[in-house]
Amino acid sequence: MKLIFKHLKILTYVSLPLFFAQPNFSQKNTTNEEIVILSKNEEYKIILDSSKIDKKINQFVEWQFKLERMDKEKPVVGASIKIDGGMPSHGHGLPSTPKVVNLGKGIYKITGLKFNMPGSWTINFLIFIDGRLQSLEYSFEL
Ligand SMILES: [Cu+2]
Repeated sequence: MKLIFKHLKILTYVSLPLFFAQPNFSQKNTTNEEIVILSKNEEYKIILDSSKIDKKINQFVEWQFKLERMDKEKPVVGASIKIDGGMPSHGHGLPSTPKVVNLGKGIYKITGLKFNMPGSWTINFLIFIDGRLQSLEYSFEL
């Protein structure tokens, strides 16, 4: 009898935090989406995690992405990357000059990125690796 009572007590303590944590878990599952972009020669790919690409308008945002070689599915560690882009339909570029920070293990972070109006945006990933330029393009609606 004593044992059963003890177990019940533990259950109520444990179930309470789980109950509060649950909405967060389900929210994460629905918003997490992988976006894969291929280079024109299909040698490289960029993997964007939708939860790590902030698209808020009129403020500086950060994006995180992973760079991989297509053939070996291997992360590309030492790439020199520049970010370009804009709104082709409006004929203007990005309103800021983003920088790319190498986080290691093929993961890179874009800082200083800004979108100053709604519409169709394009982000160009210019990747210098093994003496060649690889261009990857990602377009989206804001
Ligand atoms: Cu515009």
